Amino acid sequence: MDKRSFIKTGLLGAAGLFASSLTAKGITSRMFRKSAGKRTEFIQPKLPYAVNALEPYIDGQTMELHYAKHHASYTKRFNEAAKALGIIEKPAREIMADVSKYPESIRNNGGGYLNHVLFWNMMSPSGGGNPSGVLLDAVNREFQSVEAFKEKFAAAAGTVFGSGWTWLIVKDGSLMITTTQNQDNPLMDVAADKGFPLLCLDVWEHAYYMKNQNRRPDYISAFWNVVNWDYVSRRYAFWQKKYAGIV
Ligand code: MN3
Repeated sequence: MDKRSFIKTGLLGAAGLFASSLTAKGITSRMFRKSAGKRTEFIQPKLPYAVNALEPYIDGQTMELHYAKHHASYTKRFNEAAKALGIIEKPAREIMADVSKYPESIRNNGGGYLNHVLFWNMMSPSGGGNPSGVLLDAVNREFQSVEAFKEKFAAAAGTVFGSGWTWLIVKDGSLMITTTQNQDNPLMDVAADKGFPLLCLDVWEHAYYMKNQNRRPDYISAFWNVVNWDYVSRRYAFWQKKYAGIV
């Protein structure tokens, strides 16, 4: 297997996290409903905390609408599109990796489905503070300091034009900050920077407008108080264990 296909295979395997080990702590229900060994539907996992649990940093009304309306809608439409195409049994990560082959409805709603599953788990009422351990070492190595990392991530989030996401990913073995438009993510074959997502921030206006109106920087500042570094660290540890020797 050459390097490129090995990396691609690695990314596909990495996204298997969504359905396995990492879900045990953060997500209470399995993402995938199976029937006779075949998935029949992509499941919207329960929020790992109450809708108002992230207050005062992210308000309950926003969380309620974001989860129960926006994310639920992406999930429903992703299921409809995937069923219509006959790809409902494929892992979401494989669909992402081949997203350019499918209609826009898969790119938009599949991305919206997966990105929000990640996002809910990357926040916690007991979050905030700074990364530690090997993740801290990697952040310091790549960005010199946690403060410098946060500044760079916030700057990237602030300059996403219109709707999109900001990401911390592992690309070719190194940490990298990148952004995507709309509901794209770094697992997609169309992404400019492909990699394994460690942390993401939704910068669509629906994520902050009720509380912060047009003040996206206030929302980004508040986000640091709820970042679930434990979850981010476990994602990095998973990546290291599986792929550090490959890329
Ligand atoms: Mn959103």
